[in-house]
Amino acid sequence: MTGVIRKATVFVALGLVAASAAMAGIPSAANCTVPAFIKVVGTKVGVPDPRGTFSITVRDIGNFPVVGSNVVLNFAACTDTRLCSGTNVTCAAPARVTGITNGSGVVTFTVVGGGLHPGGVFAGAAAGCVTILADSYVIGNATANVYDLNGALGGAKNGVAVTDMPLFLADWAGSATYRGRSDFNQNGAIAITDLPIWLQCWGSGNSVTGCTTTYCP
Ligand SMILES: [Ca+2]
Ligand SMILES: [Ca+2]
Repeated sequence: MTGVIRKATVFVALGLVAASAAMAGIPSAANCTVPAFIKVVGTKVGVPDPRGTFSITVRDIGNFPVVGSNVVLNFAACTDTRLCSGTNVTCAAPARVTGITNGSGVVTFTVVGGGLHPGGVFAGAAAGCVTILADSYVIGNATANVYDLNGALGGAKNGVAVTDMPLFLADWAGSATYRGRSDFNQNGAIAITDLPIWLQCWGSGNSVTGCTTTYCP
């Protein structure tokens, strides 16, 4: 290697180091851990259903955790779903849930909400309606499963009950069109094999009360 080439190589290497230093702390989608599906659940005695609990890890280009990152779950495209208002929920558009990563770059969520399913053929979100951002950088998309399919219609419909089951069956009947809300076994299709997963949620009673505040409009 000649001296000139050696110096050029050193400069390029230094340039890469400087570039990665400048990117340190900036979320890198490739290195973040995000769920492919989010289970939107209800509550029981004011406690969100643990079935819906999940974590996101934010890392930068050097694969280091990003501490104090502002993580947003943007539900604006989940047109068949409404969030339950709460301390980490913003109802104003875009409807979203927010959290801050801890010292390990991890933030944990349980999303409480319900669907608007009136029965029969009901349009709704397909795959990936939830956009996940960290410090305003998109780090992934997730499909929303909605156990309380009609909860956001309010009244006696609030909460996971046997009366939600026919709504799943309607989505199954219309399964030629994929609706993420009813893909409870998270395999990219609506089939009878999704029903046992929904039954587990109903049977547990942990989503029986639905939203205890008010659903976002
Ligand atoms: Ca319901
Ligand atoms: Ca499925």
